[in-house]
Amino acid sequence: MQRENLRENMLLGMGNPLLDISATVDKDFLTKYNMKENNAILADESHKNLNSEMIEKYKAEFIAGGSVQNSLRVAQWLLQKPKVTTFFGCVGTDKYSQILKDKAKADGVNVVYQYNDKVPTGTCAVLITGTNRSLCANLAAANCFTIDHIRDPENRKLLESAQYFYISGFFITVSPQSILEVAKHALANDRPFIMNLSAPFISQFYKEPLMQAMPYVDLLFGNETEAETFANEQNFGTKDLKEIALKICNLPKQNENRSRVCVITTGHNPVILAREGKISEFPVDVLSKDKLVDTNGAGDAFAGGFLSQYIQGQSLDVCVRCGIWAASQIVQRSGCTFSGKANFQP
Ligand code: 26A
Repeated sequence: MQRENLRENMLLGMGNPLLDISATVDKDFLTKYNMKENNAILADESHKNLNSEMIEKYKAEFIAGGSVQNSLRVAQWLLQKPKVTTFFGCVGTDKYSQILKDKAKADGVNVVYQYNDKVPTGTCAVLITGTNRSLCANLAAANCFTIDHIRDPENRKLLESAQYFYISGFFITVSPQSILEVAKHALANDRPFIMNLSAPFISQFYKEPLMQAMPYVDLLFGNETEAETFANEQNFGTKDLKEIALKICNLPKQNENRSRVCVITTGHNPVILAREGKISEFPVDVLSKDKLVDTNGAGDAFAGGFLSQYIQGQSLDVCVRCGIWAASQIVQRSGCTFSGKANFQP
């Protein structure tokens, strides 16, 4: 790998730092809380006892989570050079934020949280059924992120020196204003601005802010259900994932120096890469059932693996292969976790 050109703070990520409360549950428990396999939702009143039930009844484990923070941790694992990535997000001043920070720091992420002393750190209930996961996020402090954080002079320096920007679709529920500010900064400096569709509900219920950000997006990640929902909401008139990916590339775009790239993961089916009117497909090694633990964090790991190569100027093919490699490691463990040295061979 060409590691020479890596430097600190190249990739700036922004998202919701969440502590995952993860357990294997029965399907009735999912139904009880009106949750669906492989979906991700925001908690409402009906979920107020969910976390405590997860802990007491199902002996849940606590794992560092939050989609973007997961991706940056995975990228750091592959990069093997500390602080190439920086993370912005909001947490409370409690034990949970300390756990999250310690984990992300240990993995090499330059963690720059905004702190809110009135609201607790966000959590995400992760309900595992078989190898599927269903997520219910209680954003709490993560939802209190304000644009002041990126306007703070010290943090502004980080923003200005970053060369790549990665923000989840999830963050649209929190601070679309911050997303646009970063997007415009990326455009003005001709630097790649990268987003993720994150979950079907983003395309459905946050359509307007999502489509406000879209013209700035140079690279977009998503999985099959997210892409289908997006296509449906945008009246693309097709359910064909390749056509959808090409249509996403062709949506209006601000920075004409770069054509948009769209990457769609489809579980164990091939990854679809759309660029410049062309589609490439990349097979995934299908793991045997006994090796699969859970798919929590698989999409985040894919994005992290991809980005670790992208910021080194590797070809998109290498980026996708690294994404696939990283995701295959993470699904063999509980949550978005890894150990030892990453031995991806480009
Ligand atoms: C706004 N929402 C719903 C969310 C999330 C989220 N991260 C940010 N915002 N809902 C779930 N996650 C995280 O996704 C990871 C798995 O892909 C969980 O914390 C989990 O670690």
